[in-house]
Amino acid sequence: MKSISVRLLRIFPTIIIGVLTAFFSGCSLDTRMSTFVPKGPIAETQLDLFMLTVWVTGFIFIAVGGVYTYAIIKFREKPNDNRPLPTQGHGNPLIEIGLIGASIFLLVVIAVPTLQGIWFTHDTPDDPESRMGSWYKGDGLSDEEADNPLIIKVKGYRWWWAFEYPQLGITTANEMVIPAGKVVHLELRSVDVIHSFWLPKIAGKVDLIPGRTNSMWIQAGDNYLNWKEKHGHKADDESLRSEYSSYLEEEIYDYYYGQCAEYCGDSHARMLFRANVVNDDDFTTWVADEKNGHKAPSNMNWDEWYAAYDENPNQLSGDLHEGLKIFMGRGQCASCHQVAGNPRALGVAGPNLTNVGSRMSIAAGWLNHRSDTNNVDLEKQYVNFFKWIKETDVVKPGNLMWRANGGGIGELTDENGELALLTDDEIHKLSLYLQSLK
Ligand code: HEC
Ligand SMILES: [Cu+2]
Repeated sequence: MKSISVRLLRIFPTIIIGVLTAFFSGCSLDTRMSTFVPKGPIAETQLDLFMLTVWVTGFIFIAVGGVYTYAIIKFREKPNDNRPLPTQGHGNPLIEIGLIGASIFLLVVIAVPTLQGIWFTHDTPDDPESRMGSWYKGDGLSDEEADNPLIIKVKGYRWWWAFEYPQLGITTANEMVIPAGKVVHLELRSVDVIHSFWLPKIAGKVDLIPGRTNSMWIQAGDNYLNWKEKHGHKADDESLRSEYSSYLEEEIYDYYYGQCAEYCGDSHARMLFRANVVNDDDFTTWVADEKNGHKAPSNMNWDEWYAAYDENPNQLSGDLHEGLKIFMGRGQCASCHQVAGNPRALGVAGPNLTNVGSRMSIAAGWLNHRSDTNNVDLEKQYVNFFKWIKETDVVKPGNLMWRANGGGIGELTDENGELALLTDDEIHKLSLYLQSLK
């Protein structure tokens, strides 16, 4: 009997190690929201600080645990142990002062870089290469703004994000676009409850608090000077510039995943966002697209379209026109959503839908339609729009589109005031119309 239990005892550690290995093999450090693969100076500083803390606390763990284990083994009772109890002491001043000193020393080792990190992440640096004037190629930028970095006002809503670019006069939702290698200054505010902005590979986390503006800065990838310094390059020649460009291309241009990191209600877990990090030219093109907004279907200008719509909507036929008619009328979508260009779609209770057809996700990142080649998967996109409009309450429980105070598409009524939800055919046309917004 005894030998079996002894044998079991011996293989026990092997079993534990086997189970743990199997368990942790599911973990990877390189996931899309990993803080272990930093893609910018802030995330790097935060990772360094984290690792320093891990080493210091690891050292304490091993030192204290080692002494403890030693004492347990050395002084445990043995069979027929006749040793007397050791002398009972009341502390040893040298050891106590030594331990206090060591603790203070270790705290200082952690505190100094922590404070440095706090200052570093708090103050937006004035980086000449990041000034709007030196890289933004579009027009509409005032001279004053040319000296500033790109500013984005991030607003948290239950359960989505608005990103306003005040210098450029555009607003988008849930998918922010930023240029690689440039400092971007963020101003964070909340419209309702506390949210928290967290873009793990680039920076985190700063709270969005009602009645207060917090700020932070982010930068996806190093700027040229830092990159050069890191790689020990001194001379400045053309080949170095192109090496820097390929660094940005290979390591930095990407679609980054973010998440609200402060519990904010029913659909908090589904309050995601994306940061699309692109090159300067793509950024400029994107801004121009956002500014231009959209024309009415069949390339009609809006005056013509509304003249026809007001006079007799039946003259406007075809799926896209039908979709837009529902968007403006029966679906009440325009009362909560804005679409640049369309002079009557001015709602602000929901995300701005300008170019929503080019975004690779909707419902604050919860419904994805990004293809493997970083494009919109049109089939999936259609399914997602359809699903979202048909059952937003299922996709995101409690969301304010389905049933906002006194409205929302869960309470659409017909002429007689009877509940009349959108039909599948109406949703189909709306989905097609939304897909055309690109
Ligand atoms: C009562 C205001 C309201 C009405 C009416 C409304 N929406 Fe929304 N809509 C919202 C809100 C709020 C969200 C954000 C929901 C979330 O993600 O939590 C949203 C999200 C969306 C999104 C996803 C956008 C994104 O970037 O994630 C689409 C698409 C959309 N609505 C389309 C429509 C259509 C089509 C209609 C008309 C049938 C409509 N909405 C009517 C408030 C409204
Ligand atoms: Cu939130």
